[in-house]
Amino acid sequence: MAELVDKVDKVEDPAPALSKSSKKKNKKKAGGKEPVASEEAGEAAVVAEAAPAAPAGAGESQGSSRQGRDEVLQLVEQMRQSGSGSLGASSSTAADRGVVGGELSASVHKFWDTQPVPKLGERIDDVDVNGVIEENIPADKLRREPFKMPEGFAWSELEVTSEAILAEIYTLLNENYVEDDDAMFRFDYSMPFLKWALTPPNYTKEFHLGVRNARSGGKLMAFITGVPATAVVRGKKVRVVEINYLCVHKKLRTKRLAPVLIKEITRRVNLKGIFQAVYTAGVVLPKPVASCRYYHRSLDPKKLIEIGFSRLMPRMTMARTIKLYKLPESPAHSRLRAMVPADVPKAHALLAKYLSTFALAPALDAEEFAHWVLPRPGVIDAFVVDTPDGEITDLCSFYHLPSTVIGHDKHNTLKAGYSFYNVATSMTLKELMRDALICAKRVDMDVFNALNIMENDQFLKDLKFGIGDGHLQYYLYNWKCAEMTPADIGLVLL
Ligand code: MYA
Repeated sequence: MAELVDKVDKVEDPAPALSKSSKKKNKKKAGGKEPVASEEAGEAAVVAEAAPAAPAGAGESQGSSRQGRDEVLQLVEQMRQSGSGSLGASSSTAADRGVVGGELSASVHKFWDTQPVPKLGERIDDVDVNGVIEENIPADKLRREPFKMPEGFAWSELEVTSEAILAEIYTLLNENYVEDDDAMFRFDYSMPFLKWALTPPNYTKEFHLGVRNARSGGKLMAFITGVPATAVVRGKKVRVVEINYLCVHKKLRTKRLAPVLIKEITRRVNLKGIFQAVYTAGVVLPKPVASCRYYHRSLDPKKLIEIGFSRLMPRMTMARTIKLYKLPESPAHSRLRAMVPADVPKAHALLAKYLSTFALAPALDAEEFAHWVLPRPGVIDAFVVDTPDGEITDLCSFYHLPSTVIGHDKHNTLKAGYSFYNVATSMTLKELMRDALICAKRVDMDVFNALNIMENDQFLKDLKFGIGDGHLQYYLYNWKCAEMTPADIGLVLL
């Protein structure tokens, strides 16, 4: 996912523009009035049934020091559940757990500790470690029946080609998906965007998984998705699903529904013969393969300041700030143009070669490349530079992901372009990305966001990007390999 880790902390530039400071908040209180008591009981049953067999000895007392530690862990868990103290629920909890370190932090993840992922305290430096954690489960041993839902709730496979279903997904996410820590902005993935994100070649309807509430007329209350892909991890091709859009309605939060969603999608994916996954999240879970940062380039600094995304720096006037971020009307490179279907073979080859240089990247075939990179109005923009004899030398692209500006009088939407896949061979990456900024401004983006992945460090500072206030963690499921730096990452998830 494109984590909403917005708000510019600082522009590493002569005239820094700081955002309002971001205090961690408990965003995950279930504030709902919906009947949930029986759901909780049901969910406990679901979890007990769903958890894989505990390793021998797990859960048994191993002496008094272990007991003492268990009490501490219980207390930590209670504090987490109640959202109190410095270990308040939500993303701050996970991050805090991350810094507790070693065994303790690894032990408090009731769900994640049961999953084939490295423990948080586990350091993996050896680049020769690169393989599965659990072997594939033989087909005849796979669970055939779906995990049990709490009473009144039911699984629902969502047909994303139906506009009516897409509208339901849109509404769930628009009202309940990722917010920043201060609840000022919430992702507002458009319906055409969601359709694009969920229907790449060979997508599987069974991986677009919803939970409906029978008591409220079948209302969509939770969601998780997977799309099939091939990842290359340190030279090894791995069939994976990209997991995204995990969302539980605000009224059903902290009831352990998320683990059930994850287990059910894992079951469905396993049934299709896939045992690995890749995903990103703002929270720290066991265990990131890489920890990346978002950077933000103001395109409409006045609006960004008005909505509290960034703020006017001391000694900077609005006029000077606007001037600082001003861009030319047109790209510097006259041969930069929108990508068209006829460009696919050459642009695909250009990107495939470039991506092969990263430790974690997608292996896209031409059809997948066409799906992901060809322009779609309001969803994805892609540009190429060609030579007079028809060679494609450069490619840049960004996707459109607006956010709702929560409770603002004047502005409802923050229009953000997110850097996607870029390759520069006839110019520097900085020159190419400067043109990408101009193109983003031309389609009315307010801000251009980029992770510090791939070779993006080459341009972030010079093009006046400011660092955001959060991290985006990259994860592999059921795969163990040495940690990666942001510059090792050649994969962008939406
Ligand atoms: S990342 C985007 C996630 N979505 C949001 O942030 C939207 C707003 N938040 C919500 O909707 C809820 O707060 C969510 C949690 C749904 C996130 N990834 O049900 P709970 C663990 C994985 O009581 P809730 C994206 O979409 C948490 O550590 N796990 O909590 C990629 C705890 O486990 P443990 C997460 O707040 C998703 C448990 O859930 C996340 O009501 C990749 C608590 O459950 C998170 N982002 O709901 C999913 N947040 O006790 C994994 C919390 O162990 C895919 N948790 O710490 C794995 C691969 C599966 C396929 C494998 C195939 C082979």
